[in-house]
Amino acid sequence: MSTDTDTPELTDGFHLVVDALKLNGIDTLFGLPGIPITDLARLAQAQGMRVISFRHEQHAGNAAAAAGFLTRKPGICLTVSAPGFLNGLTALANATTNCFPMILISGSSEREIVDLQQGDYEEMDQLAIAKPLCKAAYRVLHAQDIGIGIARAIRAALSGRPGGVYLDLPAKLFAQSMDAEAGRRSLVQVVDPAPRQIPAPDAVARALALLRAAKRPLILLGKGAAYAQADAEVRALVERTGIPYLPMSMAKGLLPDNHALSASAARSYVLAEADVVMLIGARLNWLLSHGKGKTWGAPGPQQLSRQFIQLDIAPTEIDSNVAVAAPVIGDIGSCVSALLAGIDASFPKPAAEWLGAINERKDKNLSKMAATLAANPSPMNFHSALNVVRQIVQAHPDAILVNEGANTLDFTRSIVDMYQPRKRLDVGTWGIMGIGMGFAVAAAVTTGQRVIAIEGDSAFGFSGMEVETICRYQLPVCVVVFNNNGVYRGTDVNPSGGSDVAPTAFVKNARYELMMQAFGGVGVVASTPVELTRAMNEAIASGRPTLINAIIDETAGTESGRIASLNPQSAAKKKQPTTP
Ligand SMILES: Cc1ncc(C[n+]2csc(CCOP(=O)(O)OP(=O)(O)O)c2C)c(N)n1
Ligand SMILES: [Mg+2]
Repeated sequence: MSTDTDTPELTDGFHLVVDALKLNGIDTLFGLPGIPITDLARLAQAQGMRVISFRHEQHAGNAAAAAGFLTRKPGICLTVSAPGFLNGLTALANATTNCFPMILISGSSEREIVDLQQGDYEEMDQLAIAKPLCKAAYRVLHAQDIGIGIARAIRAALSGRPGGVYLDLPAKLFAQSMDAEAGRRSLVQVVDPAPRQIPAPDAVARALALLRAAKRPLILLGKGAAYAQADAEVRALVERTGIPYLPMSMAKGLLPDNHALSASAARSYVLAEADVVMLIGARLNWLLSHGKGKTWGAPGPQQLSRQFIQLDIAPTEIDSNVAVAAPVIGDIGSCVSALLAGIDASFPKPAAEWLGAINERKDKNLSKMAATLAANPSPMNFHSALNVVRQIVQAHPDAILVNEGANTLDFTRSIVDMYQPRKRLDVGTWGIMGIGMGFAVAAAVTTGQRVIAIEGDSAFGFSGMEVETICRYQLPVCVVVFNNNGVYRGTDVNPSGGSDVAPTAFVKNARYELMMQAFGGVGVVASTPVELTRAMNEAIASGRPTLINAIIDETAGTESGRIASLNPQSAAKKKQPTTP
């Protein structure tokens, strides 16, 4: 403490940013240092924040987004100006699309020079570029506004439908000094940043009436329901009504996947046949075929008479693709609680024929799958390798599963059951590759649990350098690379006969395990289910950073995995006349 009473105590932009974040319970920064935010990262660490430094900003941004989803606090990504900012922007846009709360804080160059386009170091009008890609974007020019700027960013990220927020902090701001006491008073502790939004009683009554009259009801759980952390209420709603449910991929585990009311193993049947569908924090986007088309049954009276109930925090989500008969607008926890209040023992259970028909299909499909999983082909295929992962996750339900790829994604989603909420992090709404290591780091850092990342070899490549980050922070991450020598499979050949390999093919038999060894982690090759089991068990027992290069039959995958229908094919090629 200073004894010199003549000199007023001063603070500056660096301190105010760190103080404002800490005041709001933010204890971790994901970022990549450089001008002008290097000292900000140092100060944050000095002041007791966890600062996780990455090798590329996109992965720091993805980590922030996943941290936001897991904790319901905005994850913070800190980047330098222009190129660092742009590298972080993909993650910000992806977070917004996924409705994950995050704040991208970027340093930026001098406004006076940037706005006159006089060629500053890393010149870019970052605020304008960020704006259309996120939920809100702000810039702070004066140290005394840092508190308000951060408060606005936090509230924008968390309230209503969560999303990404951009906060622009020009280099000059950090060195601005002001009276420390005035600085302290300028900070804002955000009160109730994600206020509950209670649904209107008449909307709840309308939904309950529809549900009551349903003959073949179905509940669809989206990642919004997982994010809401209303796990007990969601489970009670399913169990009290006895309505079968389907989880979207990141809602898996909200109820355990082996729950009697899970209709996952009869997905196509229930989507085609349900007469009343209740969406809980799930959007009727491409992942649900926009609520129409053949996924939803043969065109005809049944499709036309199907009715939707939709629980969502965003009123504009309603009627996005098809008419919604009963919108219930509010936060998922409040909406589900309000419905539960109107459901007592007299609430009609779904018809036995409906449940029986679902169970019949479930049993058939599950025994078919069991037979496929039990096969032990050489080389391993997706099924035999994932049978191992399935058993390991069952034995370690606390572990967080990160998953990306095409076939690697689709097969993992359907084969590996989840047992607890928010344990599955994946490519989300965009089907984006590159989330793997960023999500894995965030999962390990924010939860302290073991992390298993099931990665296509192409998918892994997008963030592979972050294995150094995993080793540097000694995170308990076990990466399993499903190595089939390429995108979708490794067998494509160059149609021209030239010496370049096909665009989807990689170096054959690549030694991904050496990447982890290079930084002191454990790298193992697994060619059989027995080897894979041993390596994964060792990784989980030791908690050491591990990369398992799982050798998968390079012919086993299919083009685009399960979304081949979205892949345009050359019409010219198709129309080529056949030689008589
Ligand atoms: C950022 C981004 N770039 C490209 C794609 C297109 N894409 C979809 S899946 C995929 C990789 C699939 O290969 P792999 O990860 O090896 O999975 P596999 O099917 O071989 O198991 C690519 C490149 C994407 N989804 N996202
Ligand atoms: Mg592959």
